[in-house]
Amino acid sequence: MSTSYELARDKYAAVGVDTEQVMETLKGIAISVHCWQGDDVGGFENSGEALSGGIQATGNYPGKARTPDELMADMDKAFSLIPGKHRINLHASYAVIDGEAVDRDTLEPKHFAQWIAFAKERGLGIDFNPTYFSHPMVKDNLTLSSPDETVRAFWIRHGIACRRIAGAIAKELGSPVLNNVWIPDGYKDVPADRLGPRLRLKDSLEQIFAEKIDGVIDCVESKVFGIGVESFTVGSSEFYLAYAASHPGVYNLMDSGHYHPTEVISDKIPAQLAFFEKIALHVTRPVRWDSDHVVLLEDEIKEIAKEIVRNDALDKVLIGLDFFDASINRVAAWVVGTRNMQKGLLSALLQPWKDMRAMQDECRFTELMVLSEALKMYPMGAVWEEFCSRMGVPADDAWFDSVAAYERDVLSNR
Ligand code: RNT
Ligand code: ZN
Repeated sequence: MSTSYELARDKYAAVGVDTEQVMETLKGIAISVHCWQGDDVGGFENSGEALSGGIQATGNYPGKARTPDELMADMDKAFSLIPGKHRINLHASYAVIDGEAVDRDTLEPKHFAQWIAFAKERGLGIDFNPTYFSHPMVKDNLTLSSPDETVRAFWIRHGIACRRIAGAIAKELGSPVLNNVWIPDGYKDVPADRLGPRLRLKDSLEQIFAEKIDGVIDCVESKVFGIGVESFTVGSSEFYLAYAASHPGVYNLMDSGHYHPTEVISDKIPAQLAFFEKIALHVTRPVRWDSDHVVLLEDEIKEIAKEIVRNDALDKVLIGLDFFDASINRVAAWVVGTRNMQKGLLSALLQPWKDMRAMQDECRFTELMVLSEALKMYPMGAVWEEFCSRMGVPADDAWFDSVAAYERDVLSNR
């Protein structure tokens, strides 16, 4: 135990925060780490299809993973530098199909056997996503809302196949799998009909969710716009929020990059906790648009963490990450983004919320402001370093050398 930690522990104890308990809680928070940061959302289909769906991974940093083995090795490297046990978030396009003639609508659990083995060996959970982009059956930027019944039926079959895969993974791991539906559907220019596409999407979802599958946490992810679909998004926030509210067992997933630029998801968390048993998140950093930059320790990350922690919602809010920066070392991107999410949670855990809530309820707003501002200068860094050391991972100023060595020895040979 370092002296700086002991000083921090005493300082926090004086305001009623038990740093030992805080570290114990932080240790138990599993973050769903997205596989797609490792290869710029490429997947393993080798279909030659470019990334589509209005999302973009920009940059050309050397060393991206090209095979399941490379991606898994890179994730291992990242996990070795992130404190705690986490989850891996997969997309259907990361199926390991080994040259078999299988399309997205005929995928089966066996195509994820390698991932299941990977997760099992390491004691990690898995989350899953059907992939409704980067595929020739995405016609005119439409999938589940397409007026072309052949297109719509193909993607409904994909949705059903993915829920079955998620269920099979849950069974194998003995732990629930979040299955998240995000579609890129929308129009570049002003549509003539905004309701028709939504009614078709609603019907598609009814078909996809019809089967009851144990162990699957169904989620729907809304968006405001994407590149090439600037004028209209079928799966908007109101659409999916209303869908989830009217369909028990289907939950709303909020991606922090999917709202208007001045809109934040932190305030939406408590609003929805009043109604939903579960909420899912894609934590990302939008820069001017849904740019999916690596998560930094910024105010909104801390606000999101506060809403989860002080509302006792650590079991209700499922935290996933969603960024893909191709301009920097991809292993470092995972390490920085995941550790920052954890630091946000740590900063929220290190605040005496019971007392602060009492100050609010008793209209002691001056005291609340003074305490909140004082806490910003408290020695959180010493607690973080102690946490990293107890979890057997390097501190912030000590992990990058090993990523640089990995880049030199492994990534640069690809
Ligand atoms: C796109 C959505 C979606 C994807 C991933 C790859 O804007 O955020 O979640 O980023 O599924
Ligand atoms: Zn997302």
